[in-house]
Amino acid sequence: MTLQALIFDVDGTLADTERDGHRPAFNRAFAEAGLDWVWGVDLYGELLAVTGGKERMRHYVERYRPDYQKPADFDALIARLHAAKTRHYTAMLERGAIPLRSGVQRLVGEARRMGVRLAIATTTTPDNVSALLRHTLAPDAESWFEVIGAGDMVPAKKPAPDIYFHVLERLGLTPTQCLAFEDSENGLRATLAAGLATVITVNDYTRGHDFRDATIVLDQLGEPDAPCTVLSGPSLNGARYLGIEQLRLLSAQANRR
Ligand code: XBP
Ligand code: MG
Repeated sequence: MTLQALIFDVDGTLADTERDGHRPAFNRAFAEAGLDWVWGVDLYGELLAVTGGKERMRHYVERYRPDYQKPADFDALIARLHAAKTRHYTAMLERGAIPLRSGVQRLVGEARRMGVRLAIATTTTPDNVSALLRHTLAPDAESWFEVIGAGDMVPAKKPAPDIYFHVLERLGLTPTQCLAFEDSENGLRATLAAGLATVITVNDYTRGHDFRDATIVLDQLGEPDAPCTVLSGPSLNGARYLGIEQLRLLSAQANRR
């Protein structure tokens, strides 16, 4: 089956959003609510094992704050905190605080020119995706992605494959006609469970994750003047960055396995 669509994860893949984006937005929401919850860089790295901001806050209280007395309306508090955090995070994106990772804008443009379809499969909240795309690509960039699968659209978040099944169904494609792009072990477990060949681009939080069974692991998608490095997987035969041609080859190789 020839490559028909690219399915992108968002956080850590399209942009390096977690340490200097989501994390400070959570901390601002906690401070505003008068809570003494402060998520430092290292602690946040541990908390990222749980996908979904609301789920991550619950995990933090359960696992790290046995001292915290949950109020009767704890569910409502979590919802309020998450709404406040999303306001802070989208405001950061609107200020242009978080750029796209190397090679993302180039590859998206190449895919559009060559008729390769685009989709998104992310755990983050839809508002966050919309703000990121509008402020890093173009005001109408959301329309470039035929399907934007995000957040609570599915019952189970990554590492469950639900969001990828949702996107494949809406695209009307089989896994062998697509390539997924992820940055984390949770993301790869979701894509593999959905039967998707997967390109991994690592970041500071995920460099040490288990990426066995990924199609290829790179430091970045790369640019002509900022070549990528293959950390594991097939050689790019001298190519300095991942373009549609390289992706077609990777997809064909993965389908022959
Ligand atoms: C990353 C996540 C999200 C973000 C926070 O999603 O797990 O929960 O950390 O965003 P992905 P929310 O890598 O799948 O893009 O607070 O909106 O969940
Ligand atoms: Mg991610």
